[in-house]
Amino acid sequence: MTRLLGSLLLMAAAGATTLGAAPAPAHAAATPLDRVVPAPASVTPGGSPYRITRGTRVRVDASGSGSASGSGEVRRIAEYLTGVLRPSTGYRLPITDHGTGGIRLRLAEGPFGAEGYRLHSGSAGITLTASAPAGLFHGVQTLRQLLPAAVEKRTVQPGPWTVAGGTVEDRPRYGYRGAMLDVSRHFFGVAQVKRYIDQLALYKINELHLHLSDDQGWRIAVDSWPRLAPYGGSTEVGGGPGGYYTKADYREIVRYAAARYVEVVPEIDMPGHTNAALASYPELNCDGTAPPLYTGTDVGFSSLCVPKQVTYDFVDDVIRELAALTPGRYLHIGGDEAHSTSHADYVTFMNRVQPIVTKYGKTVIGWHQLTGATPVPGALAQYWGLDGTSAAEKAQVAKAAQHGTGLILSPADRVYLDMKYSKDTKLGLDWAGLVSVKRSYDWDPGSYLPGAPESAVKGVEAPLWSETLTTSADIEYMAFPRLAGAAELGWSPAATHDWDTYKVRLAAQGPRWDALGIGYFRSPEVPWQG
Ligand code: TNX
Repeated sequence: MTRLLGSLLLMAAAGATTLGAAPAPAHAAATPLDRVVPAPASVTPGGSPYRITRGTRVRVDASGSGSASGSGEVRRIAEYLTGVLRPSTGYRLPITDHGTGGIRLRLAEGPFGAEGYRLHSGSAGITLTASAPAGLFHGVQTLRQLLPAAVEKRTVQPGPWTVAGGTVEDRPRYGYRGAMLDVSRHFFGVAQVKRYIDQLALYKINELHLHLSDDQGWRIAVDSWPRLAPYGGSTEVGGGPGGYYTKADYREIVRYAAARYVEVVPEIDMPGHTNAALASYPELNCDGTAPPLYTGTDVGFSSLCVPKQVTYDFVDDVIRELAALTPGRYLHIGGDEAHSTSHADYVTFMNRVQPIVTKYGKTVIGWHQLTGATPVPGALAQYWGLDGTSAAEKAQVAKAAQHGTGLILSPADRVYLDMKYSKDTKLGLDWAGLVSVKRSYDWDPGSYLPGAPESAVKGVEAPLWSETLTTSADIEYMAFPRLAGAAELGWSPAATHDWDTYKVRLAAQGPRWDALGIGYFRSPEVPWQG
């Protein structure tokens, strides 16, 4: 209600500029309070704006309901915020627990849930309130978007740094808002993964699924099977040098992600997509012979040897070591495209491996083919079908969902970020069709899969497969702008879903991506400014 009224007021106030056709004048009014991606749950504009100046302080509440550790987190979030604001504003922005006004971050009881927040802006200051640090962190992302795009630059900019007056009250539709990066087909180093994590955090994405193994490369060190990474990770698609994460590297990724309220979901894809492991250890093959390393892009030709006991010793060791590196709840065991495994063997394998994951304290995620075996209680199935997927396959997934298997939705013809935007897109694949920005955004996760109860849907994830991608620039070109749409589908209430208003909010992200050095696809569907 507030939200609808707010939008109407904003539209009336902003008039034609809502269409975003004209470049913003130098002294443009502050960004309208609802020009945020993902769309907040509720926006109530009004009152005087707040201007960040040389004298602004960032206040953290030492008292209130914040526990000692909570207040440490609040200070860390304040440091993150000032880390964004200082280079472009040139202001000192001291962090303090005294005084009044300024930008205040506080933990308090309220209707915020684990990740929601309230942002209030008025002439006296800005107050961000949440009942948990994650909510404050997400509120900081909203605040960034309410400031001029130049705030994202790393050199001093003229400002002024004005935030429109009013209140944003916000909390996510889904707890699982994910992005997947395939580091197997091409390897991406720690710095590249961190760069992507920073980009995910901007849009309140809270899960980073790392596809750590596939036919072309094994990317995580495993002490008990020491050849996996140095040998199995020694190449990639096209024959490049590949690479892998040492355990220290991996812990650093997990730490960096956690500091941005992103949980890392590691995937070891099994029983197919395992050529890199099979090449590293002959005993994992049914015929005892290791195949050569593989640098092509075919799928479905490899399988772990389901009848051999050593297979399960291997899986137990790998999962034990990976679980020990993983503070997060989930461990993804793949299970897709096992075309070289018989159905009976597939069921045997998946049903034997899932309890290994739960034994080490993790929740199973599998690609939706897992529903052809017997998902363990609590398991999540990641649906990657498309409009053309057979009714029988969709029904199998829906039936599992009716029986309690949670769903993560990654429909390939909507949120596979590696699909080409149009026939002219140089990077990417097109097996699921061309996926324009509008097509990627314009669907509803809650009612997407026929027969699956809305309550089974735990969230949305946008996978990025890397057969054709070798650099961060490649990742960003395919991810932006579609990643922002997937983030909105995961965060925003269904009632806010509207392409015509979304595309205007999306257009406002363009200058931010320019400021951040993100080279995005300037889709003709979006009214980019300038
Ligand atoms: C299908 S999606 C795959 C991957 C490919 C991808 C390319 C899925 C679970 N499997 O092996 O990389 O298509 O788009």
